[in-house]
Amino acid sequence: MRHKMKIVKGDITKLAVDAIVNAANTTLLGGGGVDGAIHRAAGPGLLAECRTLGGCRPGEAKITRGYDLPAKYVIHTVGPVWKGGNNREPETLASCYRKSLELAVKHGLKTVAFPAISTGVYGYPKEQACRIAVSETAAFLNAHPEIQEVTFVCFTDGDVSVYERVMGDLLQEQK
Ligand code: AR6
Repeated sequence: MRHKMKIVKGDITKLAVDAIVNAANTTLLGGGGVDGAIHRAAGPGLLAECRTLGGCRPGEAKITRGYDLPAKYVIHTVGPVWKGGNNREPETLASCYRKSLELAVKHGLKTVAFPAISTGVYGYPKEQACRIAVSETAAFLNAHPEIQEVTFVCFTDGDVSVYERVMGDLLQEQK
């Protein structure tokens, strides 16, 4: 499934994919980081639709239109806040990727881009988060051939190296 997973460096708000995923908070009413960038680029229509959704629990996902973004839809998911790793953080983070991809399938979407959920303000260690992102996505793609491509959007060169290494390791393990 590696051929269906792509790593790019840059700003997720610029991507013309079917859906970009937002690393939101439980209110779904905006914030800093990638959430702030997505709301700024999408314009006020996004916040207006988010107000109708009634928030979102950690590990769950909800979908809206993309408004002024080049992406058609935004899938909002809420990652776990890192509290040392013994508070179901890995399960919650895996659920974010799975539920986001399930929503994409449900809406007939074929290309999805993820930021590194929880690795900013929420403090999840980058490499551990990346392993979950890549392994959960690979498992989902195996079971759902209708998804054509998943892009992991990295904000820094350091993040790109982590994703490349983790994806390489995963490929080795599958041999
Ligand atoms: N494109 C791609 N990645 C980005 C962008 C961007 N434009 N901007 C930041 N990143 P964070 P979290 C990366 O903090 O940890 C918000 O206030 C960033 O470098 O955005 O899940 C929400 O409202 C990092 O690797 O999300 C919540 O309250 C990754 O995106 C809270 O932050 C995620 O960092 C969620 O925290």
